[in-house]
Order: sequence, then C-alpha cells, then structure tokens
Amino acid sequence: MKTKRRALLGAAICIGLGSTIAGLPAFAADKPLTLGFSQVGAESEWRTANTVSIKDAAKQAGVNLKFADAQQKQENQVKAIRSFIAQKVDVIAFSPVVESGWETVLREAKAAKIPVILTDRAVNVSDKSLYVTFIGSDFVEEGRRAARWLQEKAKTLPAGDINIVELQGTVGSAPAIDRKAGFEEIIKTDPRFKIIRSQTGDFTRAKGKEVMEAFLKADGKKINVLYAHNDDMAIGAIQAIEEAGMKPGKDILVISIDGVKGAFEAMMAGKLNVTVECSPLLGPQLMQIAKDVKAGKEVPKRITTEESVFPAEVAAKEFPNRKY
Ligand code: GYE
Repeated sequence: MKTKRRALLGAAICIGLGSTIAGLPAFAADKPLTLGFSQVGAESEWRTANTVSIKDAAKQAGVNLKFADAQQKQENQVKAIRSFIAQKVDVIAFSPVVESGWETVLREAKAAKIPVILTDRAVNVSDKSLYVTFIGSDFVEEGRRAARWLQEKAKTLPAGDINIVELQGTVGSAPAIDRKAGFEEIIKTDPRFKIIRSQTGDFTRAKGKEVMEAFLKADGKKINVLYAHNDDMAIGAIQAIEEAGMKPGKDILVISIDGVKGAFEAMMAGKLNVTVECSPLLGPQLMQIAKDVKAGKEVPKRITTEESVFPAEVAAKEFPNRKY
C-alpha cells in the first residue's frame, strides 16, 4: 500500500517535471501574468482604439489586466501606479499624460522590484533605469512628415506668405512637444511659412473647435493652413471653419495626425487634406514585452512603431483597410 502511494507520488512529480521540460506550463508558470495599466483617458478616437487594443490583446494573451482610466490627470495616474504597487502586480505599464514629474513614483516601483513599461508617450527622467522600455511612435518624425507634406503642397500655392495656425495637443505631453518641434524644424527652412497662432486644444474635438473659432475671429481670411496635432482637434476645427462660412480643405488647408477613421471620412468629403499615421494598436506588442520582461529576457530600450502618411487622394482606396 505504502509503496503504491509512493510510486504514484513519484509519477506525479515526474509529470510535473516532464511538463516543465517539454515547455508545457508547469505549476508555478500556470499563474497568469498580472499587468497594471494606467491609461491617459478617453480624449480621442485614437485613445479609444488604443484602449480596445490593450484590452483585447490582454484577453488573447491570457494576461490578467488591471485597467485604470486617469481622465487626463497626472495625479490619477500616480494614484493608479501606487495602487498597482500595493497590489504587487507583476508588471506596470502606462501611457504618461505629460512628460515630467514621474521620478518619485517610478522610484517606488523600482524599490518594489516591479518593472515599468512605457507605452505610447515618453517620460522625461534622468535615470533611464526607472523603466525597462518605451513602445510607441516617433512623434518628432510625425511632425516632420506633416511639414514635408506642406512643403510639397506649397509649391503649387501662389507666391507670398503662408499663414499657419496650430492646434497643439495636451500641454506638456510628449506628442504635443515633439509634433511641434518636428514640424517647426522643417518649416523654418522656408521664410514663406509663418505660424501666426498656436494654442492647445487638449487633443479633443470640443476644444479644437473652440480654439479654432477664436483663431478665425482674430485672423479669419488671413489663415491659409491649419496644423492640428491630432485628427479629433482637426475635425472639431473643420466644423468651426464651415460655421465661419469657409471651406475646410480648400480655403484653409487642414493637416493632422493619427489616421483614425474619422479623418479618412473627412478626407473623402474633401475637408481634410492629409493625415500622418500614428498607430494606437500597441496591445499585442505590449503583452509580448510584458511576458518577456517577466521571464527575465532582455528587451530593447526603445520600440518604434512603423507608420506612413495618407493624403486625401488615397483616402477612398485606403479606407476599407483601416483598423481604427
Ligand atoms: O495622437 C491623440 C491622443 O499620445 C499618440 O494622444 C497619442 C495621442 C494621439 O489623444 O489623438
């Protein structure tokens, strides 16, 4: 009887070891990875698509996701990160609403030995060991691409100044800072280009419309180009331009960034001239990296998303292929 029981126990241990060796989940590895994710908010079509991508990918990858929406407030993100630390999650990921002010809470995560992954937006910290990697777009390059489109277009415009108004994203956010810098870097090489007004529209349609109304009141017909740091603000501004009795896409050229479906619809209606792609579909990559980090694998410090530019001329052809 005793021997039989011992033999059974031995077999069970063997199966346990065997499954580890064969790469099948062993007892300890069976525990799903818990990922705490602090999202910026729900300010744009881009953000909504990003949230869906992360939630779907977590489900697919068998990751236990703890998702917190910060409603565009840094203090809410700090609170969420502290609560993830208290809950002892395996990995923390977040999309920082602004670049600065993260040192303290990131040091707390490091002290608790919880790795942090940045997605979408970067932080400005001197100690780069406070996060393992940053997955997202090159926002400076996006700004350059927007400007390069305008440079080309300008060749077909009558001589004289080209007056640009700019709708910036959230103040202090990586995409607002970088998209402005990249755009300016290119347009300053030609004295015809003048940025006559630049203000934040906080990446939302409502704010984009409101600020564009103020621009139109002040400068009206002087405005030749609108450069919006995202599609939602451009769509809001397009409404303001129409309400002012002008034709968006014609009287005022409209350039924006993201490449959401709403932008393609505006292009097909002839109201938006170009959108520079910025992909929100970061979920699958994030889950893979979170697993790699948990498994102790080396991951690259920077993972850049591949993207392109879509002028209005290709909108109808590309629209059916768009995933967000
Ligand atoms: O362009 C904008 C969103 O951080 C890249 O945030 C993201 C930006 C995106 O609200 O639409």
